[in-house]
Amino acid sequence: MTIGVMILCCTSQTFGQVPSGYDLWLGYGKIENVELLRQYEQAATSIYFQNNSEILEAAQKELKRGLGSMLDRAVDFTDSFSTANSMVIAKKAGLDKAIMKSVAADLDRIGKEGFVIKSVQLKDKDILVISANEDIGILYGVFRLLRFMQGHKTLSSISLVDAPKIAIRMLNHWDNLDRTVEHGYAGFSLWNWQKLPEYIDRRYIDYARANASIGINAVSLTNVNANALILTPMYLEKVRALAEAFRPYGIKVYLTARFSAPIEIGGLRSADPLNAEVQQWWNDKAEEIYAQIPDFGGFLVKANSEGQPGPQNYGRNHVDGANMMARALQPFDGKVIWRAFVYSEHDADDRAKQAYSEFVPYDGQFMENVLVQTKNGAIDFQPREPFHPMFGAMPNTPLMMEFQITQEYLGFSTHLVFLPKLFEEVLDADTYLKGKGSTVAKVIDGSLHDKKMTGMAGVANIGTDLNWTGHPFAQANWYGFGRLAWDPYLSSETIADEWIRATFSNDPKFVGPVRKMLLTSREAVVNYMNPLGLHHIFDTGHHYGPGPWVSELSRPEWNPTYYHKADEYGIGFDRTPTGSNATEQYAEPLRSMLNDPKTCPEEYLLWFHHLPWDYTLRNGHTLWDGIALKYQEGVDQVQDMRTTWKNMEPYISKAQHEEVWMLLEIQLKEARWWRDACLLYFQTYSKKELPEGVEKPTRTLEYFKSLKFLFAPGIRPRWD
Ligand code: BDP
Repeated sequence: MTIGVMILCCTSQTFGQVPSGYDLWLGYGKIENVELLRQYEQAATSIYFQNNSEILEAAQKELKRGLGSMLDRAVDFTDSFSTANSMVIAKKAGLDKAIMKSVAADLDRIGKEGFVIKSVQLKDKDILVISANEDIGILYGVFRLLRFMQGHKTLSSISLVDAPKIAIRMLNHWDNLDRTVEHGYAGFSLWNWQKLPEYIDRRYIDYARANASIGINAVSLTNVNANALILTPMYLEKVRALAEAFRPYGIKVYLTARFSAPIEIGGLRSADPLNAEVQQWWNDKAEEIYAQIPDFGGFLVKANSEGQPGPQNYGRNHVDGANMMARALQPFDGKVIWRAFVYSEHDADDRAKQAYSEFVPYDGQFMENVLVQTKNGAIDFQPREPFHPMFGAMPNTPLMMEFQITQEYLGFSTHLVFLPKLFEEVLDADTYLKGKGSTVAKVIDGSLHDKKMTGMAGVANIGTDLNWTGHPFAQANWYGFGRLAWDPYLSSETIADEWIRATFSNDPKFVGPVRKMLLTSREAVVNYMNPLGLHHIFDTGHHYGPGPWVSELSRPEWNPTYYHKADEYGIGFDRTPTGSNATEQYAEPLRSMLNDPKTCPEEYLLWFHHLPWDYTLRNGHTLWDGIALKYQEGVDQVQDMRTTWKNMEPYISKAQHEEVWMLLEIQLKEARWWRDACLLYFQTYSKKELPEGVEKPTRTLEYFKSLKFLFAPGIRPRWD
């Protein structure tokens, strides 16, 4: 029996109050409200469920579990339709004619994965119908109905017609074969390679259920810093077992492909993409994989980035490399997801410009089954970055969004930060590529350039921790990512609301304040780590805590001093035409707006400008005072989060409450650490007093500099 299952069955007896959080947002709490219960009971009197596939079987099991738990009774199904049914769940092909009439128009516009949930009148009786064109639509519809009920909504005249706006909705696991997780803060990798393929951990199924419940339909199992061994027969057999476990939940498996695999596991002398033997090796490998996993998704590739091998090792380019793999996968409808996260220490140009410079000239040259996966910003998953300029510059290439759900730069799994707020900000940003309103969301969902092959990936924050994500609130980031990959126009507020109700409580006295806390948490972390456009001032390697003073690393762009450029005159990175001119990568009128510090949004001020310490901000403060006050504001916001949480005690279990309370204590301590360390350091340049309202540091700069974290989680220890 696995850890997960043991915990589930023993929670109440052995561990008493341990808040496992294992159920995620699928806890299906019992409905207490009498009126709602009556309504839901009525709908569940006689359920016709057309079940003739493994996906439908999964859907039926979920409905049985969810309804059973909310109604607190066993729920059964009938497999023959009659007008006495209160609920009808069937694909288009299996619908009664009279019902069909009411939903036909909806079914026509929801494609393969969409669903219709509707209250339909039949012979003076209301019947709740879930229908779809394909099995997967039924599964998504069942999950949606259950969530609807978890939100305690009324079923009368329900009408939900929905379909995903993005085709590939994917988690990227940065999991190594030894089960460590690069920048993972929730334990070890879920994939137990040693016990696979025979042993199917119950966790794999619950993981797949959770993903399907939010519409995630693709997972890449392995680290982008790839190990070629995953492509050997021994591992492929294990991958196949995982693919089989995920298939009933509509999830396709992808693998990271190390570019030099033909050498490392193929015995070839080269991995040159123009070499016929190398090409043949990949063709054969694709054939071998598809023989085992017929619905294999494809390869995710990090090439010529941070020391990973790639086509440039042979004087070739990204198009040569990506298209070689794309040709191998094409006969099987496989995809190549080629990452654009590239920068080089040999390129003297601003790191923020390099991916654009390298990729934009290739626009339109990639094969049809290649997507170029681009991080949301041009540097690296910072608490706040302007959107990546590539989104506004490659109309002829499917660009896939890469967000990071794991909190590498956002306080690991000890800080409560609601990331959908960050994701929403990026998706809503206007590229102006085709004039006003050309948002990143429209690039990603294909509507701006009329593309069908679209994708969004999130670097997973999941591990073997009982609650999957370390911080119980980090579950909201997994949830929110999935919801935005399904619909990039959803508001973070809606997502927060759904998640709180499904996970904790529907009590308005809980939902309101906690929702507010979630929605401000992202700005809080920006304020206490990287206010006013500061970025990448993390301690190096592990990225735990502040390290703005680090300047001695061999690669210039790995040093925080490269990014903040503080000196006696001022602070910030000049990316205007007088500096690196990174702003030229953005379209007008955005470019001009960013170029002028007076019109540049202040949240990006020091990202684009190097300004004097006594520069006047819009609120009248000098830049130095403004920075200091922002750091203080961040700390104050965490204090407020603690106050909010304190008041939530009556609404959840003591154990749940305590767990988050203790984590908020760490967050407060670390927010102060960030504030004091950064201000003391920047003060050595500004030579100015801290303004009124900013608490005085109780430690010295030397103390903060002396802190070393050899064993920070998420990274292999460094002894040097
Ligand atoms: C950086 C991480 C590094 C990843 C890299 C990537 O520090 O571990 O390998 O991104 O995305 O943020 O490839």
